[in-house]
Amino acid sequence: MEEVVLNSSKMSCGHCKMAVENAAGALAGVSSVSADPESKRIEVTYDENMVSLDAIKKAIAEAGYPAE
Ligand SMILES: [Cu+2]
Repeated sequence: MEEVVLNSSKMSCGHCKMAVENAAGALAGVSSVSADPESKRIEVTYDENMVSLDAIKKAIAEAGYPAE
């Protein structure tokens, strides 16, 4: 398992939190996502054999929250 912290300054409320968590959480191989609109942090735990970090970033970006 890999653990990564992304930052997305676009998150501002609970809706953003849910959108990010649902987008990343829908990917096979992502075991947990915790988004915090206040700190702008997105903590993701994933299986690097099943899903790439790029795919996770892409899913989050497609939900409207580009993340670094
Ligand atoms: Cu929001």
